Amino acid sequence: MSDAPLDPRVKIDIQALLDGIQDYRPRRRGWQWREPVPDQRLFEFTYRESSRPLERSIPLPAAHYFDDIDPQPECVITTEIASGRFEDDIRRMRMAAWHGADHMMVIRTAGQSHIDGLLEGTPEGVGGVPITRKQVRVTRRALDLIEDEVGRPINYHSYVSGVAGPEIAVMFAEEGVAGAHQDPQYNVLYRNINMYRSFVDAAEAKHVMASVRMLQIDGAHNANATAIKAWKVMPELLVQHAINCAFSRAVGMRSEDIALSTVPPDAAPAPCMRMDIPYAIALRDFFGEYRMRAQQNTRYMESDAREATVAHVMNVLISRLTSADIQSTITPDEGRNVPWHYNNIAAVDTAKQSLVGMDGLREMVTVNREDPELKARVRKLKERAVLFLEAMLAEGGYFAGVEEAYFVDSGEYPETNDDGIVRASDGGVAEGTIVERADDYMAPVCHHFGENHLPESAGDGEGKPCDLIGGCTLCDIDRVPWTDELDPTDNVHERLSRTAEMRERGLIKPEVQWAGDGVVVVTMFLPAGERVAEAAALELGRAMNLADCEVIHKRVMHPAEGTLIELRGRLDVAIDPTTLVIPEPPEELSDEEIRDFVAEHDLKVVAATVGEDEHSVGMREILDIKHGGLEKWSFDCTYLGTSVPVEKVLDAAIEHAATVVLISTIISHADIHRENMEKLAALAAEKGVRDRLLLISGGTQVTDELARSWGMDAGFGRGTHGVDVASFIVRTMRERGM
Ligand code: Z98
Repeated sequence: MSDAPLDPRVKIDIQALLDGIQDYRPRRRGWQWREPVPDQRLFEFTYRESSRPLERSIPLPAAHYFDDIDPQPECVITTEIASGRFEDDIRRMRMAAWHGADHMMVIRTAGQSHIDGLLEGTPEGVGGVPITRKQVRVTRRALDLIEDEVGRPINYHSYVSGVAGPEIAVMFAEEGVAGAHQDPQYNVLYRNINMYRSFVDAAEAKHVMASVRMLQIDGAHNANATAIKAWKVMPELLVQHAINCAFSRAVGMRSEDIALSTVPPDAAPAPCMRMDIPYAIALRDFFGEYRMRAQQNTRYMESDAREATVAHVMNVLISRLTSADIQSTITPDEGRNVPWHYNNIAAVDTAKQSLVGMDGLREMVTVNREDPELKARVRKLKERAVLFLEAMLAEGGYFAGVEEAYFVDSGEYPETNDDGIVRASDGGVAEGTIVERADDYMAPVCHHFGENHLPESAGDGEGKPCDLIGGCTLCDIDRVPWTDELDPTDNVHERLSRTAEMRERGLIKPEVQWAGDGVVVVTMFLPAGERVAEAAALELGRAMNLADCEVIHKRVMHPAEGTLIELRGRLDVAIDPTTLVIPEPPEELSDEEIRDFVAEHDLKVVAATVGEDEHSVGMREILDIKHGGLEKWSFDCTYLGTSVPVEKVLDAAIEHAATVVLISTIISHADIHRENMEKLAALAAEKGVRDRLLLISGGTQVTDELARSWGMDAGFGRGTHGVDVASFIVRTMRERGM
């Protein structure tokens, strides 16, 4: 079954993705890394740590200064998506892919860890989507189209945790999910699932994941995110990584399919780099054979996107100075829990920008491993981790350690604050559910962990365990029974029907995460202290006709002088694009094209503010190289100053053999701007030079239409840039054969 390719000018069709979904099959299984390109040349630059470029993408904003290149770092970039509706997640994935994400990490809805089987259908979630076969399959189908559109494989990722972990692992393997978090310690510590059950489930799940080369990410970062003092848990983080790595290897996972989830634990105002770099080094010393999944720190982030972005950049610096195979981004505003479309994209752009900007940094800037303080700290962290493991062993092992509150203690081991998480080995969800295997136990399915009395897999001429039952779903996905929607009221068709009119008529409503949600954010500075400003902002929101107003961010500028507020609200207005009058965008020529034309024609410009008008700023903006004015393309500009009589402007143009005359006319009372324009045109005609001159006027009250009606060749109003004028000059001269 192959789908029509996406058209970049057209929205992805969710309905088409749902049609015939029961017959869709994943293209492949397993994880895909980027294709590194050593010493890649792009524009005038050579990149040391880059990968094959995308066929379609949206480059960084500054790229237009650099021939629109969009260098892709060598490491995979993650975006974490959590809207609650997969049909909207898919649209966000497409946007993220265009910005450079190739790892789509889809957060599950709260509580799915405690559901003891697979969910079916396409229900709506809170803070994430309910992960179901149908949702996974439609998403994978969309990603197959999106990866063709951008020209790079995309990894789909979710979570193999909770009491249905093995079932989910099997479903993921069947459906081509490329990566998953799997760490039994996560179940034990954060979901209070019985510890023995968690490890038995993990053995089963990891074995299935290994069979399709799914990339595994562990859960150590959660200690980081949960600890009261994240800078104290570094030895424990090393221990958690060690436990999951050793267990995964014992089950049969390859080291190259195991990624350590590592977050620089600290954030400024702590002297975070001095604390986090030794940790990053100790980690890589211990676990050099594994992949590093570097995650951005959000432990200390609240609602300030600026602060989160700076922390993220510092985190990426650590990745560049040490190593990272995956650079993961959360939205830069996790603290306010609004992972919206554009915040996902902002985080992906931050990662891409930082990684590309720090390309090859290690060749010039290296961590001084001989620094005595660094050396001592790295050694201390390692020693403390080893002590932690030894003590746990003496206690009776991991399970005894958990019972004794070893984990997520806010003291740096061996110091302890006795505030670690305690779980009882005979307690927790699904306690007592492990059934001992009978001597004649037999499991005729492939990749089942443990002794099933059958050969593991088909070797040359060897049979498979599932031969006995004529094949299993891991070998033949057609054997998976298809279950469609179970709940008639909570499913994607129901949700799509509510927005059908918007789609059919192409109506436009503001949106942050769900089609038609109507949410907008208003940024305002209010000259008042925090509490008053917040109350005033809510009132202003109501005055703007916004519903459900909420202050989502505030930052005091000064206790009395003012507060910056970000106000979220809902605007129930839809715009019909057919009613819009959209002016044709002025055609902007490339720098090169303008420069070549100017040089060829030796173009000269005479400029002045005319009449009795002392305004000069606008004209200088259009002329000066500093402001991207005409000088930038080497126009030879003569600026005559302010309050210049129109006659003098024309004489100067003739004297300098100029082709272009620019007059600025800001003052417009008594129609003085009109008079000056008409006078200039009449004088030029009188002196017989009108045909070889381009007469251009500018000013806040000037429009192109008016200026032309008063004898000018063009008029430029508010918001004009040098490039608009330059492009007009080149285009018009070409048209007129001047
Ligand atoms: C990240 N921001 O890693 P539920 N297992 C592990 C996890 O870390 C998580 C889950 C399971 C983080 C993503 N992590 C959050 C090891 C979640 C999820 O039960 O679906 O919430 O489990 O980038």
